[in-house]
Amino acid sequence: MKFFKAYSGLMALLLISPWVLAQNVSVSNAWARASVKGQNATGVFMSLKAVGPTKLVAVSSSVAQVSEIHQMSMQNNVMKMSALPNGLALDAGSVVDLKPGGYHIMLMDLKKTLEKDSNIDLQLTFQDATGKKTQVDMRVPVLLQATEGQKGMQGAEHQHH
Ligand SMILES: [Cu+2]
Repeated sequence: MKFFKAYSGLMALLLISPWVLAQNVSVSNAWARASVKGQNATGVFMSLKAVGPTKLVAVSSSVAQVSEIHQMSMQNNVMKMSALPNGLALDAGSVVDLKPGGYHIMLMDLKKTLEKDSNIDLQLTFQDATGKKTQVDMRVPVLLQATEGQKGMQGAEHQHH
């Protein structure tokens, strides 16, 4: 399958260079959690580093009807998740981790099961301080859980398969 090979090559490239550079945001260690048959929603996680003040304002993927930027918070001693209506603000120079239990991208009304070791498309829309929007198209690997490198950010080099 030529199509698949092309994607494999692209994935290898993405994995070798840990940061995917958008206009002024770097994205690294992105992964989507595999889903099981019948599961309606899953999460996507990554690290974001902005050069200047930026907001992640929208997300989408062809595998989900609805994609939202979520936060987890304690409400009456229960962890609840909710959409961030104004997006996720990124301060210049600091890394914001989207990770299980924290900020995450929620893919809802999944159109298919996300199989481990496959990958999905993901579009991120960032808005800078002047209001200018930039869209980043990514391929994100589907995993059962974060790899060690992705948990700790100690380099993505050992993600090779
Ligand atoms: Cu969520």
